[in-house]
Amino acid sequence: MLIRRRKGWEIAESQATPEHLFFKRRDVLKAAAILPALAALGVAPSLADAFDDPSRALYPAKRNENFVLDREVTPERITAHYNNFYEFGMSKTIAEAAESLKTRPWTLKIDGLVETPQDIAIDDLLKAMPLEERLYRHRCVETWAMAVPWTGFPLAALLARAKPLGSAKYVRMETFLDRTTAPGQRQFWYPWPYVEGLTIEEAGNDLAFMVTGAYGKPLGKSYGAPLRLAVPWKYGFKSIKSITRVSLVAERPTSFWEHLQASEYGFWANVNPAVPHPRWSQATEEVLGTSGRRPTQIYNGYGEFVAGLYTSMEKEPLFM
Ligand SMILES: Nc1nc2c(c(=O)[nH]1)N[C@H]1C(S)=C(S)[C@@H](COP(=O)(O)O)O[C@H]1N2
Ligand SMILES: [Mo]
Repeated sequence: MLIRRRKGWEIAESQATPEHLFFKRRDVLKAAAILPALAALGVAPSLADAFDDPSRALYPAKRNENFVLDREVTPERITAHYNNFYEFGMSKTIAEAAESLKTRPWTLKIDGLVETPQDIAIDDLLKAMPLEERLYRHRCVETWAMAVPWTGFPLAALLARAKPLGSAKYVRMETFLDRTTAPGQRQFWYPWPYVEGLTIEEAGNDLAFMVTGAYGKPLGKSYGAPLRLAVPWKYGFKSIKSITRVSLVAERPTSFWEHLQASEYGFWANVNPAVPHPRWSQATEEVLGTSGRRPTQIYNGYGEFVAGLYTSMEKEPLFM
C-alpha cells in the first residue's frame, strides 16, 4: 500500500482548518440532553472523578479574589464534556476517549536556556508550588466561550525554579506524544506533538497560569490533566493541554495551529472583537450553557493586566 506524505500546503482545507468546521451547536445540545441521564446513573459530572488522583488532598485551594468574572461560572457538567483535544479526536465529545490518558507517573521536563534544567515528577511539583484558585474566562477562536474555576500556580513561579538565562526570549511548551493512547496522534497530517509558545514577557505576566485543577478538584483528563496552560487573553488554542516539556528558547517557536495555517492561527492570537478571523467574525461569542450571544471584549476583558505587554508593537499582527 502506498502512503503518500502530504506537505503542509497540500492539506485539504477540511483537514487543515477543522477548528471551526467541527463546531456544531447541536453537539452542545446533545451533550446537555444526555447529562441528566448520566447523572441518574451516577456517572456525572466528570468521568475523571472515578480516577483516584494522588493529589486530591491539595484541593480545593484558596481562591485569589483578584480575578473576577462578568458572568456565571459555566457548569462543570458542560465544560468537562465539551472540549477541544485533538489528540483524542476532532469532535467536541472526546471526554470518554481522553480517559485512556495515563496521568501517573507524569514527568515535566524543563530545559533549554535555563540555569537549572530539571525533570520533575508532577506530584513533587504540585507540593512545591503555591496552589490557588482563579475564576477565568476562556474564549475559543471558534467563538464559543466559558468561565472556569481553575486551580494552579503562575507560570512565572515554574520558570523561577529553573532560572531562565538572559538569552531566553520565548517559552516553548509541548504536549505528550503517545500514539497508542491518543488515536488523534495517528493522523499523520498533524504536526504532533502539540506545541505552543509565549514570549518570556507574556510568560512572566501574572495572568499566565499553569492549571492543575478545576472546580476544586484535580484536573479532569478532558481539560488536559495533569498540567495545562491558561492564558485567558488569548484564543483558546494557546492554552496547551497535558504538558510534558517547557523549554526556554531564543527563537520564536512555531505552534501546532500556526504550522497548519499561519494566516488563520497566528503566534500572538490575542482576543480582539474588531479583527475578524479570515472566515468569520470575532465580534460576539456564545457562552456555553447560555442562550444568545454576547459581545467579545478586547484581550477577552483582560486588558488591564496585559495591554502593557504590547505597547510599541503596532507592526505585529497581534490578533491573528
Ligand atoms: N494538547 C492540546 N492542547 C489544546 C488543544 C488540543 O487539541 N490539544 N486544543 C486547544 C483549544 S483549540 C482550546 S479552545 C482549548 C480547549 O480547552 P477545554 O477543552 O478545556 O475547553 O484547549 C487548547 N489546548
Ligand atoms: Mo479553541
